Amino acid sequence: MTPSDAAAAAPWWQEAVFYQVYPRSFADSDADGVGDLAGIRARLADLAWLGIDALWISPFFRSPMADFGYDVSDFCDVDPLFGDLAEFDGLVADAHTLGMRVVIDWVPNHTSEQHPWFLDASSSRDSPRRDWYVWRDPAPDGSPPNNWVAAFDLTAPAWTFHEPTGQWYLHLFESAQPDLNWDEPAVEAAMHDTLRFWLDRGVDGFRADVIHGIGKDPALPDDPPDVAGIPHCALNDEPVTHERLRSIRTLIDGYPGGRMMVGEVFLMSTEAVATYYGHDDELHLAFNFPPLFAPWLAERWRACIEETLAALGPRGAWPTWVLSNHDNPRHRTRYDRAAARAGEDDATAARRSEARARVAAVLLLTLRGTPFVYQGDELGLTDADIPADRVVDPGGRDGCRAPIAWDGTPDHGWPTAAGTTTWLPLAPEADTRNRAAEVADTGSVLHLYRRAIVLRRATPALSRGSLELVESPAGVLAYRRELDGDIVEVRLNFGGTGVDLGDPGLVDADVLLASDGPEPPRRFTGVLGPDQAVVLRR
Ligand code: ISL
Repeated sequence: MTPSDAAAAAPWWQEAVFYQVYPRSFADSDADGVGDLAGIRARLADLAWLGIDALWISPFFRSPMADFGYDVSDFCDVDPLFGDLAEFDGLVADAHTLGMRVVIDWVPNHTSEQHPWFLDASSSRDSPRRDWYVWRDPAPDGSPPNNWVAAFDLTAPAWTFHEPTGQWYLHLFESAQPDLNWDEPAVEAAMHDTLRFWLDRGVDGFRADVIHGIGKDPALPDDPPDVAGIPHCALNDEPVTHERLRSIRTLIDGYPGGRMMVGEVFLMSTEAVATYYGHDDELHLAFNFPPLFAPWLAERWRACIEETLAALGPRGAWPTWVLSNHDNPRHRTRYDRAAARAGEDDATAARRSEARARVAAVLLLTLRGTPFVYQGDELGLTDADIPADRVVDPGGRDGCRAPIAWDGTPDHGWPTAAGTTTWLPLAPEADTRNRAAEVADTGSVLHLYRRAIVLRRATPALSRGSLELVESPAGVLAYRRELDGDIVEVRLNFGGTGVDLGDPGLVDADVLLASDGPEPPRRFTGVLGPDQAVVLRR
C-alpha cells in the first residue's frame, strides 16, 4: 500500500469538517419563528459551498421542549415543530447528493417525563417498565437517596419525589428528564432499536449526548466532599459504560458505508475521555472539552494540544476539536469577555475581537483531528444579549443559540406573522453580519472559513498529517503538520502586537492562508502581524 493509498483508506469522519446545526435557530421554512428541517434542507447548498463534509443536527425528535429537544418523548419520530420523517428522509437524500454526511443526536441517558416509557414506569410500582428508570426509597428522614446535584441548578438534588408512588427518581439534568436505567437489559435493547431505526433510514452516524452517563455505580453512593456540589453528569465514569459502548460499536459497525458515533464525554480530563475510544472498539470519536474551556493563551493551547496528542496517540485514537457549541458562549464571546476582565478597553476590543476569532478559526481548521464548526461561528458571531424577559433556557445558554441572520432584509430571512417573533432575538449585527453580506465580501470571516476548509481538503498534511509543536516566541503558538514529506507550518499570534518569529527559514515561505486575508501576500516576511495566523510552506 502506498502512503497515498493509506490516506485514501482513512475513515471519512477523520478527514471530515463537521458543522453543528442547532435546528431551532438555523433556518425557518414556515415563518413560525423556530427553525425546522425544511429550513435546513433549503440551506444545504450553502453548507456545501462552505466545504462542509458532515452535519451534526441537534435533536429534532418529538419533545415537550423542556430542554429544547434534549428531553425526547419519541426517539423515532420528528417533532411536528421541525417537520416529519419524509422531510428528514429528503434532507438526508439531498445532503448525500451534495456529498455531505448527516449525523444526528442520540440522547441515551434520559428521556422526557412525557415519554410513554416514563408514563408507564411512573404509573405504578408494579409497572413492567418500573425498572427502566432509577427509583429509590426516600432516606429515613425523607430526603433524597443521595447527595447528587442536577446540572443547571446546583442547589437542586438530582432527584424528584414522585408522590403517587412514594419514591424518588433520578435525573442528572432537569426533573423533566428522568435518567434511563441501563442496568435493565430491556432498556439497552430498546435504545439499540432506536439506533437501528435511524441507521436503516440512512443516517451516517450519531452524536451521543452525555454518553458516559449510561453507566452508573448501582450503589449510587454519595459524592465525596471534594466533588459534592458538582453536577453528577460531570462525574460518572464507570467501567460498565465501556462494555455498553462496545455493544453499540458492534451494532454501528455492522452497517455498511462507514457509520460512526461521536460521543459527548463531559468529563474534564482528556485522559479520561481517551478511554472512551476503547481499543478502537468503543466510540469512533469523542468530544474533549478541556480545550473548549481553555483561555486564549498560546501557552495554554500548547499544553492542550500536547495533552490531547499524548492521551490519544498511543491508543491510535483520533482527536476532535470544538471551540463552540449550543451549551457554551461562542469562542469569540468567551475570549472577548476574558480580555475585558483583564482590562482590555473598548477601542482595543473593537480592533482585536474579530481578529482573535479569525486566528481561532485557523487553529480549529489546521489541528490534527476532526474539527466541529458550530453554526454561526463561520460568520464571526458573538453571543446575543438576551433581555431578561426573553430568557428561555433553564441552563442560561440562550446567547449562543440566537437565530442566524441570512440576509440584509428587515427580517433577515426569519419572517414571522404580525404580533409574533423568533423564539430568541436574532444574532447580533444582523444588518452586516449575515450570510448574504459575508458571501459578497471576500474579506469576511465566512470566506476565511471557506478558504481554510478548501486548503485543508487539498492538503493531506493538514487533514491527515502528524503534528509537531515547534519552539516559538512567547504568545505565539507554532506547529508543523507533515505527511509523506510535505511539510506545512502553522503560526498563530495570540497577542495584539506583531512578533518577529526569528526564523530565517520562514522568510519568503509561501503563504497558503492568512487569517486577515482575503488575498495573502505570496511570501511571508518572517513577522506575524497582531492577532494574525498564517499557514506556510517553506
Ligand atoms: O451545558 C452545560 C453547562 O451549561 C453542560 O453541563 C451540559 O449539560 C453537558 O455538556 C451535557 O449537555 C448535553 O446534555 C444536556 C443538554 O441540555 C445539552 O444541551 C446537551 O449538549 C442534557 O441532555
